[in-house]
Amino acid sequence: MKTVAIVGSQWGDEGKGKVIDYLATQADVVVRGQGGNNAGHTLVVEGKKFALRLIPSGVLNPNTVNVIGNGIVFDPKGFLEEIETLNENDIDTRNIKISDRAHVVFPYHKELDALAEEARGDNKIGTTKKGIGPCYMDKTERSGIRICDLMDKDIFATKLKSQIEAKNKLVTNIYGKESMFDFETIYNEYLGYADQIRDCVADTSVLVYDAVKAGKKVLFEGAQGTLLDLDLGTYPYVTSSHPTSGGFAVGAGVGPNMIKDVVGIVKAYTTRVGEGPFVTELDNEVGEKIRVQGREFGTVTGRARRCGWFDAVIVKYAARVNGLTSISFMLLDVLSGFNKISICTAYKMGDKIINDFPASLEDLAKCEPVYEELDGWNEDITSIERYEDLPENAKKYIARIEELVGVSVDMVSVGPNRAQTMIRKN
Ligand code: 2SA
Ligand code: MG
Repeated sequence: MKTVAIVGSQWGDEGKGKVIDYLATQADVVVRGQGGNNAGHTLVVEGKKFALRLIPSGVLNPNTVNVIGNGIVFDPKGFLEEIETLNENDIDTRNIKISDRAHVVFPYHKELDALAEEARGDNKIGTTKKGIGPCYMDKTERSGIRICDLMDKDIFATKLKSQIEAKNKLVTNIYGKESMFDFETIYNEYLGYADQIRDCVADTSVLVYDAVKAGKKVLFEGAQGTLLDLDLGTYPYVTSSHPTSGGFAVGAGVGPNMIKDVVGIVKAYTTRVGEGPFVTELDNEVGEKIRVQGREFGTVTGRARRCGWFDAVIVKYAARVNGLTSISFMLLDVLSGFNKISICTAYKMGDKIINDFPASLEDLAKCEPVYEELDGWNEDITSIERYEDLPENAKKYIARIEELVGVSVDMVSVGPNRAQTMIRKN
């Protein structure tokens, strides 16, 4: 491993955590460049579980530097809560660096996230209500408050005052509410946070650049997935950042050629949480079987994930827009016990065959999957250690996917434990 990016290649929840945990233990630097605490990732140490949202996954390794890059929307309250939990468990958190260019999430962002969702009614996006969208809106509107502003109490006061005024107008004029944000309260709360994070603040672009130049192992840790990308995902049912490899470069403050390998994390079937069209969705007993065998229920809400067959149109698209150099194929064990397994090789819209993932959701909603059926396997594969020992039909399934997507599957996972991992190439 030199510099590697880990990208979710479907709608998130592909099992990135397992690959990231493994690589994070060897990494000199782990950097996150997009999203905020809308990501969720559980680390297990000595039987104890830690839920990380904002903090990069290398935090358990005392020798790894963990970078929260300029592309992140940073919620100091959430961050300090994570720090507290880790410290209570004797985990050293001094190895975290926060970019002075990252944008800060404020209480008004969370409130506006909730109000906007409510106003959308039946068209709601199903956001995590962490204020992610509204914070990125301020950033693109060029009125956002960054970490470097927060570090200077006078600059911070001026910028916050103007934001509070604007947001109070917004809730009154658009949502018909009383002014709800108080400058003094938020200012004092955030000055407190500023003091607590001051030692972590740095120009992280320099740090990442120097690490790559020095030949260190740098892991670009992705959250969410390609189809949740603001530009490339199923807009508007997307998040407001770029969970694709290009986004990691911008969000870490380095050029794209600093990322050598781009590993796509791909689930052996497809799932989606939230709203929006899903071509291979199985709203029947097959989908239910995948859901139960794959334990496809949200970790936080327990909400059942929508399940369907593998969609090669999506993964081929992810390969293109991320420049995937290899695939880690996750949750193959979930497909044991099906007589027949289908792969969606293209879409059919009316009498037109579509090979490239379409932009229009209205078109996508009209698409029917074109399936190719393969024979399944019945063996329990969870304790198989060598790729060669997988059932023939499982290997045929993978080979066909490699052919359709045009990227090699270098790693196959057949269970949550580290031992349940087959490496085909390095
Ligand atoms: P938001 O809150 O503005 O980002 O929500 C917009 C949409 O993006 C979806 N979203 C997600 N969907 C799946 N997984 C997410 N996070 C993962 C988790 C972390 C991961 O397990 O929590 O896989 O890295 C995530 N975050 C946002 C959300 O449902 C909305 O549809
Ligand atoms: Mg998840």
